[in-house]
Amino acid sequence: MTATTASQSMSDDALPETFRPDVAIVGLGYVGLPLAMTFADGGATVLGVDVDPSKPVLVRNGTSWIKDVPSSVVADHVDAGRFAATTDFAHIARADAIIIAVPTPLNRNREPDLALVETATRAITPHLQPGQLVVLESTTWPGTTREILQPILEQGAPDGTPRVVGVDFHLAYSPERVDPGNATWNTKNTPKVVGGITAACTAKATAVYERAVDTVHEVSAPEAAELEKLFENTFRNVNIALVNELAMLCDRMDIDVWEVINAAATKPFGFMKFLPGPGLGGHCIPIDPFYLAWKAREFDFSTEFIELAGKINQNMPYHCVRKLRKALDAHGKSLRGARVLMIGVAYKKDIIDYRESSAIKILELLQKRGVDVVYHDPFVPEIQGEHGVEPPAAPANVSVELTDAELDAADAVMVITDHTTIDWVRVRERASLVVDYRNVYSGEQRSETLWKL
Ligand code: SAJ
Repeated sequence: MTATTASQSMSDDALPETFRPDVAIVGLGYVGLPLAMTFADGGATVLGVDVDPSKPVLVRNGTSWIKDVPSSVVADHVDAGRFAATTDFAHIARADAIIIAVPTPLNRNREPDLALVETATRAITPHLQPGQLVVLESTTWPGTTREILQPILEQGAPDGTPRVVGVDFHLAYSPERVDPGNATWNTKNTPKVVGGITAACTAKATAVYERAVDTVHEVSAPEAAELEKLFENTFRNVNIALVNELAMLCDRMDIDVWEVINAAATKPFGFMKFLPGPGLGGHCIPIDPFYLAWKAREFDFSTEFIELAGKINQNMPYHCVRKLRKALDAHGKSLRGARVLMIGVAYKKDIIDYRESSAIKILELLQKRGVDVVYHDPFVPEIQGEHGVEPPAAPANVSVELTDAELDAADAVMVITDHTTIDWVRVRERASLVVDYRNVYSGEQRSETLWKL
């Protein structure tokens, strides 16, 4: 029986009366859908709730929209009656637990934007039932669960009856740790940190997550769980900034930074390898530390490391352009009027996501300097104006084919994203000058025709 027949009679938002979910997951994105499947794999019945009306239809048709989740998994759970989706928040009343996994971006002033979290919480509160658990998974500043969600949920009963957290309902925070495309670590086997407003909240959240994940690590309060997630990603951000600064120093000293880092990485203890690159992309690493910096200011505390790392990482696109200028200059060519082919705009290899990708900034800088730049990225056919991305001017807004003609015509080829699907040997053979910002040519020394970050 296909997914369609299993629920053919349901309208977009109706659910069978018999459908009694253990867990409702609000937000079916790169966190929510894998989480829903992980709970369903564990035998739980799951209701997905999303404001996007296409999601319930895709679910009913047994179709996944997240690369890490096969459609067959969605279809199997729908057919088995373990998964359904809706846009109608009233249905969350049927669930024992409600997990919120919606985006928490920065606004135009690079300040935390919790609008989607607040909207979801306000949509939940009129349907909250006695004894239900609410968990926030979205990355946010320490105090969000207590200061933002708790009041909305305590004061949201339709008849105005005040609710008491830990008594009438439970509330906890558990940071998402989804790494899209990671073949080793997934929602099930990545330890889950949980912190409740009260001990009873923590215990309730632990009992729910133990149905899906292998390991639950309890902390004493949501603030500890909120902060540990920001610390995880700030640690990464600061260390990437450190190697980016090292790359700029090595450029000045004419030392191969990749050789230095690989040598340092031979130390079997007390060292962790990070790599320089064109800058920090994605919706986590460049964003999360600024949630922490913003909250720290409330305590008259300046997070120096975060600010410094931000400056260094934001400088990398400019450093990449300077490196290209030096390479062209060594061939008697100037930036202005040069034909440049950029390979890769996604923020890291083998993914389609280009949010906060430095490649977009580099394209903008090159066009401003009169460079005739185009890009090729098999994962990004077009750079569209979404998630706050300002697309570059044509022709640099759509991916060109990686033809011999394109490679021959380029005065320089920039390696910006090290997609494993690219034939890098062919690129190296055909291009007259390669500037490698990702060390895809790790086995080759720098030369007149191969420049490195
Ligand atoms: N980057 C470097 N040098 C490095 C590592 C990364 O320049 O040594 C750049 C990447 O090119 C990319 C950006 O940093 O532009 C972010 O890369 P990332 O590998 O951190 O990947 P993300 O953004 O997908 O981060 C996610 C995060 N997961 C969660 O927040 C749950 C992060 O905590 C993980 O550590 C990371 O995946 C991971 O390890 O893959």
